[in-house]
Amino acid sequence: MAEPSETPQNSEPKIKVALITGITGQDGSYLTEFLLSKGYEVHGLIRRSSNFNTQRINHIYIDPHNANKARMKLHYADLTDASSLRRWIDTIAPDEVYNLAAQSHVAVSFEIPDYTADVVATGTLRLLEAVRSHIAETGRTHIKYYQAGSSEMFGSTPPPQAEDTPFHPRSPYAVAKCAAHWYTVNYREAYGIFACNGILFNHESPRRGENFVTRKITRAVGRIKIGLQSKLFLGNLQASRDWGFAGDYVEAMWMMLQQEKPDDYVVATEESHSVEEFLEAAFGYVGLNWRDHVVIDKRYFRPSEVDNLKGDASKAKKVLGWKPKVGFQQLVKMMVDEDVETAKREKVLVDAGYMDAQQQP
Ligand code: NDP
Ligand code: GDR
Repeated sequence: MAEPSETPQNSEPKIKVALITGITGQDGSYLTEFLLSKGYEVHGLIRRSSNFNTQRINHIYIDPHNANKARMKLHYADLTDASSLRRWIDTIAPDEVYNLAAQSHVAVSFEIPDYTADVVATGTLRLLEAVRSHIAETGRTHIKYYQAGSSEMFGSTPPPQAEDTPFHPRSPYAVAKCAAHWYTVNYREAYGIFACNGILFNHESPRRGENFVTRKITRAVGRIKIGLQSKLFLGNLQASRDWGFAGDYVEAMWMMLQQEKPDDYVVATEESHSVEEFLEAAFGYVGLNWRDHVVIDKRYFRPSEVDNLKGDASKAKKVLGWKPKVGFQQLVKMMVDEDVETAKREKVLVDAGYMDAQQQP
């Protein structure tokens, strides 16, 4: 008979547990897929809405009654509700917390500034506080925290923007993200929490919300190509953004939490394109001229605009070994291809009388 050993040969490595706020969003869905592929158990906090809001993660959802297979679990919570955050941190006891939840639309933040600040800034504080008190009471000091920071924090500071570039936010959303950034730095310095800020530049995908400019354009391209729409109403075409692919960016989030020490990182492609260039690429790809379809509508201009964002991601490249895999043209094609297919499916519904063609996305 073998001697008893302190570390049994057949002991299973402990499964890592991640908690994601904003799991139903664009990034939440890609991050969940990525973490599941790494063997994590993923818990997502979702907020209550009158309609189901889990479209982006339905394809990876397994009914929890199938306990052996369901490695993604969803729980109701809200960043405006401190008690729910504390309860789930304590119950789930995660190894990694990814705070992706936000009222993330810049233009909308001018319409609902108070709510935006509550979710984006104070919501972050509530979550950090839940993590801090959980650690204080359980001694689980290894817990790691990721904060979804934004290039919008740089605002009007000219490019290239790196970690040490001063912030000059230009919207209630961006101001709130600056507060969230500094709350995260403060909890790292004050309590020694392993907390990182990812300062991510714009990242897009076929799962991007339909009222962000890239997806608004590619949805329209699909519908115009298939004959469901003829006009596209847009605001400022001169603004430039550093657009990458969301699937690449969620890997950088995870990489930050695998380092020895917590730190802040810019994540960007280091290439900038104007909205007009995006239009050229998207319409041009399917043989259309955007000038035949785009109409400028003043309602989409913002009270204060961010003109030019272009990141300097040298630190992420050097320290994390991260680099983007999908370039600008490939991203545009990926989004247009997907949205042409979406429009074809819509056309079937329109032709069968189940949908009104005038229904703008
Ligand atoms: P989305 O807008 O697609 O997703 C936001 C998520 O937050 C959704 O799951 C949403 O839930 C959830 N949410 C909103 N309000 C609350 C609330 N009060 N309580 C709990 N959950 C809430 O954003 P992205 O996935 O694009 O972005 C993820 C994060 O990264 C955000 O914090 C965003 O600000 C930030 N960011 C994004 C960048 C980008 O280019 N995509 C760049 C830099 C930063 P629901 O589905 O119910 O609406
Ligand atoms: P942004 O993304 O504000 O950079 O924030 P968005 O796609 O909304 O705007 C990009 C630029 O396009 C101009 N624009 C329009 N924008 C929208 N939404 N709709 C229009 O019709 C339109 N016409 C022109 C805008 O003025 C702007 O200059 C995104 C969000 O994901 C944030 O949460 C994130 O923090 C930043 O990216 C980095």
